Amino acid sequence: MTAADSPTSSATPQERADRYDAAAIEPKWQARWRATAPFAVPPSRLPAADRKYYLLEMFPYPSGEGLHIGHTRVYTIGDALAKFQHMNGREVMRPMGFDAFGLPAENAALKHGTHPWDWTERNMARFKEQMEVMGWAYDWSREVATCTPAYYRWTQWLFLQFLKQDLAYRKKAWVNWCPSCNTTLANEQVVDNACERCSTLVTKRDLEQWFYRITAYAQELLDGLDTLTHWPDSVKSLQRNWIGRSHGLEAAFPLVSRHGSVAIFTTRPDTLYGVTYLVLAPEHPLVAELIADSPDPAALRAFVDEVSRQKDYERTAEDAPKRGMPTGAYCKNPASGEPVPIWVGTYVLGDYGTGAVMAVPAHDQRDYEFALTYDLPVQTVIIPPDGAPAPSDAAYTEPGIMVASGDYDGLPSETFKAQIMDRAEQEGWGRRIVQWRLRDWLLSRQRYWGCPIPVVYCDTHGMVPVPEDQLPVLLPRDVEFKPTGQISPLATAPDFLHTTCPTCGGLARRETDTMDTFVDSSWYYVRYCDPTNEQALVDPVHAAAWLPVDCYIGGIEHAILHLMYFRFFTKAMRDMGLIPLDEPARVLLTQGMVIWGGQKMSKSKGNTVDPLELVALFSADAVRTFILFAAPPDAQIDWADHIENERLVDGKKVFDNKGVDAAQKFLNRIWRTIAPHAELLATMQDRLAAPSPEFASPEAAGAWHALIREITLDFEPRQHLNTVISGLMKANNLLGDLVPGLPGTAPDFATAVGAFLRMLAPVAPHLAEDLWESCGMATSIFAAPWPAYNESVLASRTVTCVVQVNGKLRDNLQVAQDITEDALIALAKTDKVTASIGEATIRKVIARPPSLVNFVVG
Ligand code: ANZ
Repeated sequence: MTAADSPTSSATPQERADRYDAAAIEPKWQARWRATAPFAVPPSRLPAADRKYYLLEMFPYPSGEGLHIGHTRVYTIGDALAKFQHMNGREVMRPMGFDAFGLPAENAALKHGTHPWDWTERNMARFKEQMEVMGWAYDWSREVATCTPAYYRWTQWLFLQFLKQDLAYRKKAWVNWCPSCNTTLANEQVVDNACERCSTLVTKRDLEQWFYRITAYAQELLDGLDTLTHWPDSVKSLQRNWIGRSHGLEAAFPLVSRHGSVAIFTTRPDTLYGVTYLVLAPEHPLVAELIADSPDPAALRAFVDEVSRQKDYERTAEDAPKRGMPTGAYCKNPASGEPVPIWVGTYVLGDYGTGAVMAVPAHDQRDYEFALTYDLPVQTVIIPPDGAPAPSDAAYTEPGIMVASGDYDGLPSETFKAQIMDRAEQEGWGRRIVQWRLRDWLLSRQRYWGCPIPVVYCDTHGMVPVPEDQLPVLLPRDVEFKPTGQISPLATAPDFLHTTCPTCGGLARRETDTMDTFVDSSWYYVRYCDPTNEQALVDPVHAAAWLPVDCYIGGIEHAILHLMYFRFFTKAMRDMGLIPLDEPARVLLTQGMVIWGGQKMSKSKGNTVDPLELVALFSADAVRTFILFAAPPDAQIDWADHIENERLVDGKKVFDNKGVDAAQKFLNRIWRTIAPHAELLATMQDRLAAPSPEFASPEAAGAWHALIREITLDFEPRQHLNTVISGLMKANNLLGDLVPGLPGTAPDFATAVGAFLRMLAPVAPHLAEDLWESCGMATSIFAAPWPAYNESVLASRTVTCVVQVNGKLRDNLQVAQDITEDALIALAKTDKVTASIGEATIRKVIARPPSLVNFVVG
């Protein structure tokens, strides 16, 4: 789709002169900011402890498509907040860089016949240009790109520290494997169970892989969430569930006619007497043993193969069909002694708990559905406590009173739960355990465009870490990165592969897997504090001065993966003595998505909007103003709500962007209010830059200080940038009210313009700078202080109160802003009002202090 608005097409010359000429003015300021870098905080600078403000937005992946509207939103929010903090006297560090390793670079390079490095470099350059066009003030002196040796040297160095701390290890793991390309695949490359490249069905393979031991911090990652008082609850609850701490019982069910037992994990030992079958995950080691003796070995084997190809989330989705097959084998319920048939089922995961479930269809919904499908018995053991009937068509999952549970009948289920766990521990068939859902982080990728893992393998010494003084292990450029049948493309580069052992000097082989790109982004926030340091990842002095991040901004889609890794790395780096903090970011702002007609925007659906095209049609300031105004930062914006006149032109869908258009009109109105008076204003520069604006008119003082207060609080702590814009709209109307009195009201007008432009600057920086300059101000508006509001002016402020009788206006009053309801009603009975009421009785008084009183009479 293309936007059809053309603000210049129908404008007359006069209208053009009246309008803010963004096409000329915006590039002028961008060049100026580039030359003077008003927001740079050079890497050598240490901030004053009480003034530092580290604002970080999640850095982009430099895709081939350039900036999209989601970037536009997150970075505009960040820009406005950073500029606000800067004008409030903080030393704001707001760095930017690129999350530049990753699969799309390889795929795009294959498609276009370029090299991932060239493709990525080109995209990064383009991103930077586009970011400048948006007027975003980044401190490029601190730029990092994760694909540069200067950066990934430290990603590798950290890996070695993790290895030393036993936080990195290698073990066999099941990974996706494409039998046709003869290579492993990332989960993202598996589409509908098939290889995205050749559509061959993907299988699983057991391969040696590297892991980060995030589970070592499970408890701390969970507890730390309670300290994050300025993180959204939604993110914290997603993380809590992901970490997933459960208390329960691990119990052994002895096998019948075989040696050994099956261990299960249950959070509901109170349901033990209701177990009617047991389900093994297809990956459970016992399954392979049981297949041969099962009633139909071929069918069971085929079933197991098919299920193990499915993804966990597909298998366990609530609405996924619960399928299974009997193995023919039995075990024994350790509590009741009853025989229990053993099944294999799709809904049991191989890597959670013990990979086996005691099934209680009467009290677990998944088991219930499975039992219904396969006609397995349902045995109720808990009934509702108040004698209410249990549901007849679903599992009863609440606590209650025990029934059909041997000697325990009549006990409350919670009491029984404790008793049966005690008994299990005494009799030795079970123990209380804590189970975590969190798994260690598999970081090996059999891909080219990533950070090489800095270890070698020697026949004599096994795995040997690359010595720190030999870092970085460079990613070689000339590599056939197309999948060729080797596991990792780097294995096809002999110069890379063959090396010597750091221990014995003998022949050795390099690790040819690269790291998951999430590793790169787990620690970048630390590097920004000291980006050019060649001796250390970070100088502790710089780390202590800048960390933690004061405000971190990014999409809610990162709630789990990135934000969990980011917290994990923080704790691990703290324990290595690198940084002095427990949590990486004080405030987390998760911005809402920009969608279209309720759907995610995507190139393939053709429902994207190009921010640069919008800038060309309107202005960067208009796009910024619109995107901040359309919704509070954390809410969704549906672009479809802000367009009109959708139509076909030459077979192409086009439309008018009424939302951005309205923002542009607002900016034009500001221009027309102020620009004609620039000469007059230039004679009152002290007033324009006054730290706390002073007005001759008490009314103006009250109104302006109230607005400054609201806008300031909307920036911080509320971060309601949408109401900042409505505040600015009100302010512009107030400015307009002062114009007719000019030149008499000039001093108040100048004071108001000064406060207004400074509050506008974080939102529409080009326009604000230009008007500021045209009023004769010699330095950047960003060097001027944020206008301060005066509480005493506000306290003494009077407002107009409307007095009605039966809803009709009868009088106006000037009253104090903080007047009480009783006082207001007393004051409202003015002569005019009493005359209007006459002999009638007052039936009701509706008072809305301080602005309205309505007497209902009759
Ligand atoms: C019997 C039972 C009866 C269960 C009942 C629940 C309700 P959380 O809280 O998430 O830890 N479970 C155990 N291992 C599993 C696996 N590998 N795959 C799928 N499900 C598994 O959940 C623990 C419960 O999930 C366990 O308690 C077990 O079912 C199931 F009325 O055991 B329960």
